[in-house]
Amino acid sequence: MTSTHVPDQRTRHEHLIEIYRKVVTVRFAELRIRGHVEAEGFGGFWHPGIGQEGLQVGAIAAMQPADYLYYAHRGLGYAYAKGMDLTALFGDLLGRAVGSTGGKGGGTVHFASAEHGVLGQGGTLGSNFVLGAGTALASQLLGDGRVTVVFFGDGAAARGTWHEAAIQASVWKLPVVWVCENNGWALSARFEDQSPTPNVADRAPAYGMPGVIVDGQDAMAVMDVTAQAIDRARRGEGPTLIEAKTLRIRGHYEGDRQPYRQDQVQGDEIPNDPVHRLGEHIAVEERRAIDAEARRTVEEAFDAALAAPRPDRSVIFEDVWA
Ligand SMILES: Cc1ncc(C[n+]2csc(CCOP(=O)(O)OP(=O)(O)O)c2C)c(N)n1
Ligand SMILES: [Mg+2]
Repeated sequence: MTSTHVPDQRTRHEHLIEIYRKVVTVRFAELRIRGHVEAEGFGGFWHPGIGQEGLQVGAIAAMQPADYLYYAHRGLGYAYAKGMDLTALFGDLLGRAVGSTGGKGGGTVHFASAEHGVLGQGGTLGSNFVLGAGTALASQLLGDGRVTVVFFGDGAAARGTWHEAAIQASVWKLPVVWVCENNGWALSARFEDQSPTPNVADRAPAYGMPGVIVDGQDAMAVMDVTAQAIDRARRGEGPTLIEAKTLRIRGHYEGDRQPYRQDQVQGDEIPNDPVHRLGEHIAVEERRAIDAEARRTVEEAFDAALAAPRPDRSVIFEDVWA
């Protein structure tokens, strides 16, 4: 794969540095949130995305700022990669007024920013398939040149909403890219036990679209395949289904003791760690400087969110459509 598909004129190494900076920032954010959940508890469920940051940041690196994003529930890497402010993201998680939704949501599925094209998620898995087809249809009708990217897990891929959205998007050649994060688990169900095909991507031909499998721990490879899929969508040639193979490192939610799981990764070891994969290509001194800066950014943003006030009760009926 050449660098012709990267979304602007920076060199491939400059892209790698920028992706590394984001991936490592998300990694520190993951660790900071875990520490907080362990020490203080958490009002809701935190679904860790640790180990999956590379594919989230890599895919989103191929998007243009105006493109639309529907993220999945594993962490905040998607929203951060799309340009949202870390303090706002932590604010939403911690139920603080500085959150992007004013801290009203709480939990992993309640970030949103129209300005950044981050259109949110829902508590009902798979609702974003049809919403994603919807914004892609809007872009097609308006001719605004935007592409919608929808993230989802291997478990969510079994929802009926997937069938509706995927078939319609292909028939109408809507500008949408489907990115499945196959981490091998859907809560306590192993992928092998809930899928009739060895790969989610195997289902793509039935919908008349390409199905592409990529190593989800290789952020640059994910950027490349996503850039190709986005180019295709923007040219009016319709959707692509990308399956990024990854691993669920932690429990379904932080605190899940995983009694159903035998393959548990021990300690903090992350096999095929996306941070290390990228870091190998960066000079040690430069990498250390990026790491230190990322750690500082995360600490400052987390402290700022923690120190912020909780939303006033009076805002509860704001932003409600009725
Ligand atoms: C329609 C629906 N069914 C069930 C749930 C509960 N639930 C939340 S996450 C999850 C597992 C999803 O697995 P997958 O899509 O593979 O994503 P992962 O958690 O592995 O990232 C389940 C069953 C839900 N939120 N919505
Ligand atoms: Mg899964």
